Amino acid sequence: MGSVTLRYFCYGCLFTSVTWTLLLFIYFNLSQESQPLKNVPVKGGQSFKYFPRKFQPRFTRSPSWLQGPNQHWGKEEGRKKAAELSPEMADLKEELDAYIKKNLPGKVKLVRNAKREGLIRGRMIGASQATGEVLVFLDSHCEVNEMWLQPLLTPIKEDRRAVVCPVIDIISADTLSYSSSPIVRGGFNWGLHFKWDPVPLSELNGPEGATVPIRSPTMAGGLFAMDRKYFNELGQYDSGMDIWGGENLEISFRIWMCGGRLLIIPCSRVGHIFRKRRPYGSPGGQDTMAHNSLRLAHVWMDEYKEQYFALRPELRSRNYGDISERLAVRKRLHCNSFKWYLDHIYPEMQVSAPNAKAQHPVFVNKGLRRPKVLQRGRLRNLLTSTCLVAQGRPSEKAGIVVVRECDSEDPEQAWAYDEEQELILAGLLCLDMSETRSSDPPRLMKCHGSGGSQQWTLGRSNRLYQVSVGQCLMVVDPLSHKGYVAMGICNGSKAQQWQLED
Ligand SMILES: [Mn+2]
Repeated sequence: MGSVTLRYFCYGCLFTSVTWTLLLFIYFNLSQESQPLKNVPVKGGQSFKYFPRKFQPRFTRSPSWLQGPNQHWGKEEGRKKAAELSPEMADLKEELDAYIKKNLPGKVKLVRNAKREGLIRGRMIGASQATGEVLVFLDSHCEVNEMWLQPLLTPIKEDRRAVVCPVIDIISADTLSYSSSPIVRGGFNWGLHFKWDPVPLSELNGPEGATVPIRSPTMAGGLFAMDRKYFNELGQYDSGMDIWGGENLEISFRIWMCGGRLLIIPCSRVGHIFRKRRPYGSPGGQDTMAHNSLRLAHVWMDEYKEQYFALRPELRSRNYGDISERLAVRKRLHCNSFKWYLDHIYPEMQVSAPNAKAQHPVFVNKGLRRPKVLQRGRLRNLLTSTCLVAQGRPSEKAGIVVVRECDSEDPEQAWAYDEEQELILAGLLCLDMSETRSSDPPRLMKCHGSGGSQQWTLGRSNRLYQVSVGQCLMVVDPLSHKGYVAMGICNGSKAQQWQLED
């Protein structure tokens, strides 16, 4: 009798072990997908997760499980090779030659580089081959709208030192649908990332209303036009910059500081795919954005480069190559100081002196009194009718936020919006968007009281605009129960609309 009990006991153990093994196996397989995606779409709107794999970018630096098992390069090395020689790029070889010959004979001149130069030297090479009076630069993933060119050329005709950008409309990376953009202008943050800013009313209040060119402190970079000779006089681009990043701020500072003007032309519209991530890397995986930003900081930003180093102290001693040619450009053109640029062109930029905290009366007051709360309630998304909460505990520092079913009784769903424009969850931490890692989702951080990364504007058309990165908070995938949110280009869609309500 005893041996029968023992046998059933052993069967029981075995059965339980197998069940647990199976459950754990399933759990680990599924939970890989539920990790907060660093690669989640940031720009451009909707999520890619419920679109078929074939529409996803095929060569990225995302984790291998995103790539799918059927790729002909599954492994690290294969993928690296694929970035250089992908099937998409095959279209750009003989097929492109044949296409141009057949469809655009005599109109389009194709110039090929012998080696990879990156977009900055690529554009310089293109410009050196051009013969027209005006250069128009457009990213490859653009489609022009009707009557886009005439309004773009007019200001250049009037003033050859006007550099002009069209309004960049949004082409969805998932569906290729076209939607118009609101009128915004270019800015930047001290992480030296470009951002979109609202246009000050003073720029829009002229007799011609919203059709007149708008002065923009910076350009996004991919779409602009300028007089060809002026491009050369102004020093083209910094050929010491590699692959991608920073060149748009460099040319923007240079235009304004050296006697030009940078304008956005509301009557010229060009569609652009805001890709979810850059579909290519850099040789050896170097951070070309940091290299390029360092160069521009050292050439153009005078003492204000300290603002950048305060955010990126590890770059202080990083080598950035020889900048003497660029310093000579600045000298030759008798350019203004960076302080002049901030005072006259971008007075909205907040400058914090590194040692201002002790002396500045505002900061002294802050220690004594908490900013006044203007509004309290749950933060409900109008598309999904779900509420913004902490993914874990609201007290967990650096935790991400997600949307979940609203519960008016739950104190962990209670947000406060105060006069410093901070959003504080459950009276504990502030919603924060890093200036240096703008592709990360927003997180809950200790309130620092100095605006920037924790400054949100709630208002017009229910959008929740982040001042530091110039983007709007949105629900990534309205159909998913995971409830991820991310920052995206403000487009007025319902996924970007929020209400703070009791
Ligand atoms: Mn682009």
